[in-house]
Amino acid sequence: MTEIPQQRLVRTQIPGPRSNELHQRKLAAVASGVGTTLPIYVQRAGGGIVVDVDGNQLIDFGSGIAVTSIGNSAPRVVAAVQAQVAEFTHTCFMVTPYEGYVAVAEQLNEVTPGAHAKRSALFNSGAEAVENSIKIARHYTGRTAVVAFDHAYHGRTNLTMALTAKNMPYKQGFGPFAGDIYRVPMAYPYRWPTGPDNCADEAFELFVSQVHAQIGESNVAAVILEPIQGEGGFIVPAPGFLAQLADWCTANGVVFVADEIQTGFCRTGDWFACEHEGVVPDLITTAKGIAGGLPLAAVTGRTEIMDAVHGGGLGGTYGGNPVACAAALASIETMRAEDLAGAARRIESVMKPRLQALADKYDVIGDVRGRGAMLAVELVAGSGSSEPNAALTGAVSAECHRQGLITLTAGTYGNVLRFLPPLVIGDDLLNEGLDILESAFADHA
Ligand code: PLZ
Repeated sequence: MTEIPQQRLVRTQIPGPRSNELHQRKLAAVASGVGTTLPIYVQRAGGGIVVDVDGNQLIDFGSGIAVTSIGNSAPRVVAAVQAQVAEFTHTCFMVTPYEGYVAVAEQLNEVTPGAHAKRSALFNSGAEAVENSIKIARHYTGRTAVVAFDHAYHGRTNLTMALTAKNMPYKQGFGPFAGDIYRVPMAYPYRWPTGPDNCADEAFELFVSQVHAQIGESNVAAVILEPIQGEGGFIVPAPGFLAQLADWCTANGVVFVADEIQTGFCRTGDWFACEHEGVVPDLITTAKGIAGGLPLAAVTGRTEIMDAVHGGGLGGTYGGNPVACAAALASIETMRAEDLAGAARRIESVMKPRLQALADKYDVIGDVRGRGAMLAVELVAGSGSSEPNAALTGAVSAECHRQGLITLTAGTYGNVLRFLPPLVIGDDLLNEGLDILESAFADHA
């Protein structure tokens, strides 16, 4: 295949006629509960560009929700997948195993935070990894309660819906939810009532007192937290909050689970977001960026916790599929060879100052936050009011789409524009995307 020119090209209205035709077929064939952010139908994608069926070339600030960090159809992944798919496609690792699964586990044990002995287990989706982290933590501790946070997102299966904070669209009408799950406030600096400086300590005090009063420390199996919250709005916890939680967990025999499904694999400028805070989780869940777009997920953690589970207690038909494992090995190799953590830091150094300048110009931008190539702006009413502004968020995002820039929104209040470019995107496309964003603010703010 020829390489995709790294250029934006808008040939038709977006979406164009062929996309519209396909979208009519989608509406007639696909369950309407499966939503669409931007109904352009994709033909090819690579680097920082997505090509649609009308020949439009859009700049990608979404990476399929933080998945194609190494770029779509990255050369090493294409080669590894093609080779593996011609050898064998599936045997089920629990029936007759193969090297790729073991090699991925070895890599995960090496790249995740902490020098302690680790083990990994592989699954298909992020939600499945989260479910298994809770199974393992409960089994190890012999306890059942799980603590999650405001604005958390952990998936759409029954147990992970219970962990996810936001009702619409994730939970509405889908209950009853799994039991013994408790929610506590998140250290959300921008919206902390007494200001960001007090946020970490006060949020930690609330955590301690609520767990004590409502659950009892000795009943808690796990505390689960995204080190930067993803769907909840790219909320970076106040500095020190993560470390306080991790220490509390250690002191109380509780398993600290870091859900790094969105933040992992170089996205935030390091292999994992916990590293910025010097925190070593007991268990870590990964997915998304792990395998360059193929479905794979994992739980990695302390050997004594992972190995507490009886033989046969963990698994699934497809977990650690050989093709997905080949893709993961090629992805991790790409991250090392191309220093994609460094690339994420470069992206931050280009984007953050420009987002900050935009915030200085428009008072409807209440907050600029994030790390590496996981950045966001939170939109508010302005003129001193921090009232969430979902309408403007939608309008700016739609304008970006019309101009050929793929943007995503997020946030409990739907008022966060988030940016997740592939880590291999060039500075030209990055700046062009930011130009489009600026013009969208000029038109709508
Ligand atoms: N944990 C931190 O970000 C997936 C969800 C998109 P799955 N986030 C994107 C949507 O609307 O469904 C995610 C995450 C964190 C868990 C998950 C779940 O991962 O692979 O989607 O199951």
